Amino acid sequence: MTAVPSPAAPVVLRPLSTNQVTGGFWARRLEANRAAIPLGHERLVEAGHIGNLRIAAGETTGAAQGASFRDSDVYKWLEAVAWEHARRPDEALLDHLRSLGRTIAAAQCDDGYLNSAIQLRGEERYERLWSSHEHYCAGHLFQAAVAAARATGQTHLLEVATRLADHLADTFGPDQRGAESARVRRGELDGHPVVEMALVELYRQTGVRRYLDLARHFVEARGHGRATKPGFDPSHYGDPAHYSDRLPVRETAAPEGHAVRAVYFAAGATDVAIETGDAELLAAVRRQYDTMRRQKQHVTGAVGSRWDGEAFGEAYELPPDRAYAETCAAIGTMQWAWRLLLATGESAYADQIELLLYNALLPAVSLAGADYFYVNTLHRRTGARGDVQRSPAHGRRPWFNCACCPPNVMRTLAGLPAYLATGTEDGLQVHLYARSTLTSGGFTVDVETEYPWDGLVTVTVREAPRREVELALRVPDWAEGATVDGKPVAPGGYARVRRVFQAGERVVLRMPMPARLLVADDRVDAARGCVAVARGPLVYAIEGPDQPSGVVLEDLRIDPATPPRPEHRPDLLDGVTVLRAGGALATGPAESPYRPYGQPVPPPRPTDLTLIPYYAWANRGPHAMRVWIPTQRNT
Ligand code: FUB
Ligand code: ZN
Repeated sequence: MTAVPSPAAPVVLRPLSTNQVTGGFWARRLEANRAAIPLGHERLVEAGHIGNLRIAAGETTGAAQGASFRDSDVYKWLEAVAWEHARRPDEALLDHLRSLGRTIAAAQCDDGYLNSAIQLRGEERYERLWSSHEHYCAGHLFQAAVAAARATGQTHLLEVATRLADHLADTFGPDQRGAESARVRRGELDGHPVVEMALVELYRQTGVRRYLDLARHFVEARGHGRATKPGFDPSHYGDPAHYSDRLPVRETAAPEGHAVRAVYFAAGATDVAIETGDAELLAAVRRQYDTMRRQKQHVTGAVGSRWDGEAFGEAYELPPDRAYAETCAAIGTMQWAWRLLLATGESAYADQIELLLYNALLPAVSLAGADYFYVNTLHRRTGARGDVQRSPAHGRRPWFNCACCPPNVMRTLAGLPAYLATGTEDGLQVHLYARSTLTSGGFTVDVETEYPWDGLVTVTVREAPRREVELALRVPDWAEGATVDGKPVAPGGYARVRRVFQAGERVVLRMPMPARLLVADDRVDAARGCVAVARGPLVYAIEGPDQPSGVVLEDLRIDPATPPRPEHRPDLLDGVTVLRAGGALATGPAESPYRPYGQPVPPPRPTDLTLIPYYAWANRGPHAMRVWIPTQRNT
């Protein structure tokens, strides 16, 4: 389980290692992910990622392949292996942990340094830390090692991790700041954060305080241009914002620059705030999150608006067709929201996790589980041609030259049960609804539900302490009209049932799930005149194959006055609830994309539209798709 605050940390909620998905929607998705994990290994071998480490370990010979952040993809994959073993133990998974663990240990230098590509190329260490990802790779190793220790009790990877962390603390630690070493001054901070949250996790796992101190130092030192490429570079590489390095974290109003870097960094700063009890830092990252949510988030929860620099845009710069919405950025935002949820206990962060999970992470992986989007567009035009490898116009792919996203999906889905519920001394808080068994202390409940298709959730107590405890059920912000045991409960909070529970007792949450039409703020220019459709936790989309034959997707208009009707289709896309909506087909070829304002358009022909959950698009080949759908209009 990822992000487990230390016992002394002043958090409101505590993660649980015992959550289990027992069936339904998420069981299928998690099994597909499990089946993809061995394929991940094959792809890491084929692309040379594992080869780099094996060469550095002296197990084989050859030259380093690819960028110097490739080790991180192996570590993310190992983290997936560890969480998957925790979900359902398997000797084959343990074998991977053991044998790759041996390779990684052998690749490590005597003084603890580890980066296979830098070692094999004989590059000077930390000479180009703005781009080399040496700390980033270390961070992913720490996360994998902590996962392996928590999931299997094995500590061989943790030993490699602590040797590397000690080396980092000796070289970059706060006590080294005055060191007159040119290398330390120039290469003080990694261009790509992640080591911050990983060091905090390593501290939590080992109790070694200097890892937390180093994380805090990395968090506080950023924002003064020290992570930025030195010298003049007119591209985003010369821009401190790209590295979250323009302003100190306490003065940053909203995440900016490279989206993955920004959200990983904010998640790390949140961890530091949690472990050091720094209320001011916590308030700063909460402000950032809030501004991001209000101004920089796509309707799916995804973040990242620019291909150039894989970056956040300005406030309200959220183009559906050019959305970058990198899969890793969705995962990093989930990690950040999770930490804020633990710190505050506020349901808004769990709402965010749910939004991101269903609509920003899940769309990135095929239903079969082994193909991925790197970029998650919200609009694929008819006949779109994929240019660069990561273009979503190609459809999902098994792997990428820059392969950060696939193993990130694998580790997040393998670790997903942790996100379902948390515990406190006197109760259990259910954040995500899935068929599951959840245990906090001596309080165990079984959750039965057809979520996300149906809003009925039945919680049956299996075992309860002989004292008053509280069962808190999240009522999502969209769940108007929800009831618990027949009594109305307000959306956007937790319904709290407190009593001495008896085994066999039930608590029933009902959440009506009518389709909802959403409009964007007018400042989101590219979505003006359109609606997005949501139902329950899911954002919907129209995709070519579901529309009347011969219809060109761009010609479809939705009638906002006719409420879309749900229809469950067990036969379609692994079983989905589709929405049937009324609408019209714009007719007549346009002579020009522009016409005088007020000039009537040819009368549209009525037609029906079918919407599918956005996460399920592109599973029948790459077709035209859009989330934001133009509404019927006459001018
Ligand atoms: O730099 C490592 C990873 O590659 C980033 O997180 C992604 O955005 C991609 O650039
Ligand atoms: Zn990625």
